[in-house]
Amino acid sequence: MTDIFSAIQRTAIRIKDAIDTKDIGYSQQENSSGETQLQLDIKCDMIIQEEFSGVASINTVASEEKEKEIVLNSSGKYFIAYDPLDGSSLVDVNLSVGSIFGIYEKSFEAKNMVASCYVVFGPRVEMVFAHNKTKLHLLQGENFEFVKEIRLGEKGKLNAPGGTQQNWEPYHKELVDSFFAEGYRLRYSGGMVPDLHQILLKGGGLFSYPSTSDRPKGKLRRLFEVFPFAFIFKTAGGDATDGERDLMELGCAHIHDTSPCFFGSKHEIQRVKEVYANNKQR
Ligand code: AFP
Repeated sequence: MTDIFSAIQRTAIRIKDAIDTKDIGYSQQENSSGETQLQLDIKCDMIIQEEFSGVASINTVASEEKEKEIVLNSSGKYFIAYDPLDGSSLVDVNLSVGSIFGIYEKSFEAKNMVASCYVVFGPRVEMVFAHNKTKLHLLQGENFEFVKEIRLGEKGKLNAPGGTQQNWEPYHKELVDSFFAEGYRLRYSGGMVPDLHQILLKGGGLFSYPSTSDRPKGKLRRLFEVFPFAFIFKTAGGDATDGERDLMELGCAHIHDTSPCFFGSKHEIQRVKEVYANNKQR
């Protein structure tokens, strides 16, 4: 795993340089979700594939920017699914963005995930790597230095509700409003990586991206966004659900499958499960 950790560090340094210097205009290509790719999405995807190609322990990679997985080394042990630059549509307004990596053994199934990592590109570059513990690292010069272990409190103070409100179920709106009524504060930038990073580092809260009338299966992708963050939150002492099941118990029939998702401290996730269970019975 150390070779993968080092390769991710190298990609982070190169992606940081690409964000700082490269063209952020649109390309002529679409990704598998039908979104027009930014030049920067393509560049970051290329950087990661290049770096991972040189790591013997990596068997297969799946990128959010590509239709199919790619076998790099059939004798390798690890399968890595990555989103090269999540939230890339925020680069033009200079908000934080991130890269996300889910690391599996044998196949891309949540039950086979062994580690997970994301890098936040903001005023500073930080990396969170979850294996047995969830650890924060800060880029200083050319090296990532360990800062601390991240542990979530039982209950937090932040509320990050995703999706278009007019398309929410009424009970989902009641749930979100109930947290605000208790004094939770709104924190939502539209970038999953910085939004979840904030909840992890400021002691907890809730990030939700529910099923909506326009997206019944949610927006966020299981392999590239949902499973990696579910693993990170659970390793940090929090929890993650789709409203009914533990996110880490979900399957994934196609690499671009999505799911409704909720990540947070234990208290908030318990509330989500109760509200969703009550409304399923109606
Ligand atoms: P982009 O990569 O298109 O900017 O989407 C970002 C994202 O996938 C995720 O990072 C956010 O949490 C989510 O979309 C925001 O979606 P809404 O704008 O619908 O709330």
